[in-house]
Amino acid sequence: MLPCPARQALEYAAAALGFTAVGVADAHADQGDRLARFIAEGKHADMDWMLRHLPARQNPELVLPGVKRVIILTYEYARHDARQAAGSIARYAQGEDYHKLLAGKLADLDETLQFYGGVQRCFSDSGPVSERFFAAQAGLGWIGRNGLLIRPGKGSYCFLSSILTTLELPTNAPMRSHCGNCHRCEQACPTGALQNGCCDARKCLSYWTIEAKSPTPPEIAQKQGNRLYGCDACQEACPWNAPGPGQQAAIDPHLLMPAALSQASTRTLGQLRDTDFDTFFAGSPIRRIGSAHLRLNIKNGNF
Ligand code: B12
Ligand code: SF4
Ligand code: SF4
Repeated sequence: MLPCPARQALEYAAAALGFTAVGVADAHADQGDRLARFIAEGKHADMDWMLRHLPARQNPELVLPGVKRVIILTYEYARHDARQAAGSIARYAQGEDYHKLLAGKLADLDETLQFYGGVQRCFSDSGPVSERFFAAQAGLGWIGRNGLLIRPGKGSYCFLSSILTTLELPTNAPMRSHCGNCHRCEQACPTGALQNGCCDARKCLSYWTIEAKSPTPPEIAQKQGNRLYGCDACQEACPWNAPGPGQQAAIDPHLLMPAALSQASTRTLGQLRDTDFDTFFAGSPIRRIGSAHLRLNIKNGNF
């Protein structure tokens, strides 16, 4: 097949912006009914926006009329929990807010593709796109039993970004699962939230420490342990995340934890109120949950 200039330009520009892989999938690939079943079974907890997004998730044409492809890009985040004080923070949230960081880079890629006549819509955890489904479809990895995109030799510690485009770029082939007989993530999940490659948000500590609008049920709070914000247990357990030669990609310094956060005790964090909280967490994804939710996490945790 002849090289596609638009795809080549995309790959060059993406690498220059720090993305570590680019894959392209057919926007109309059959997504099956997993998402609809997930919602019908109530596994989305009180994230009502998931129901509102369902038609657009299942039909990308509603997001971008004339869409032909979904481009998925990976961007590495820290591989270690940098907290020196007690209370762990999920790796993805250690530094600056990735939504903002990646939106600027995606706008640059949009411009590159416009040059080739494409119309695009770009997201990173910010829109009605099944990012994991398309990442697997685009051959970037497979969906592991922890529900996450696992990349051979690189594991799962990465953000996914998606670009819907009207350009008919050449697509990649999906990859088969390499989980084999491993079930370590399911065994490591403190609440038993993982079943059949899917995480039930009603049991997930990531949901309860970040997204939930109601107090954590006592049987879940008991399992929170040392977690202050988010949960990485099903990633830490995965052998594909064990340190190895494929995992040396440099981490964007914007995504590393500032010393003040690394060293702040749960007591200090629990005393932050309103403007002090906003100032301390300015630019961090943690700011979104607000001081009251962080205090609740501190109360429920075991530090
Ligand atoms: C809602 C949400 C959550 C919720 C619900 C979790 C869940 N069960 O999905 C909560 C708040 C709990 C959560 C937690 C986390 N999340 Co989250 N989350 C999302 C979000 C916004 C939507 C996911 C969703 O729709 N889930 C419902 C399931 C049913 O749909 P799905 O994930 O799209 O899965 C599809 C595929 O798995 C596919 N599929 C799976 N197997 C098979 C097999 C076949 C044959 C077929 C055809 C299809 C198929 O079918 C599904 C439907 O299309 C995505 C961003 C996005 N827009 O996609 C981020 C996202 C999945 N989250 C992410 C992260 C990092 C996390 C956490 C690790 C954060 C943390 N450390 O605390 C945890 C991990 C929890 C876990 N094990 O899943 C990343 C994952 C990156 C990666 N490497 O995979 C994403 C992609 C955000 C991003 N853009 O980077 N999350
Ligand atoms: S994020 Fe934590 S609670 Fe949620 S599925 Fe993974 S291990 Fe279980
Ligand atoms: S821990 Fe094992 S089963 Fe779970 S995602 Fe990783 S390889 Fe797959």
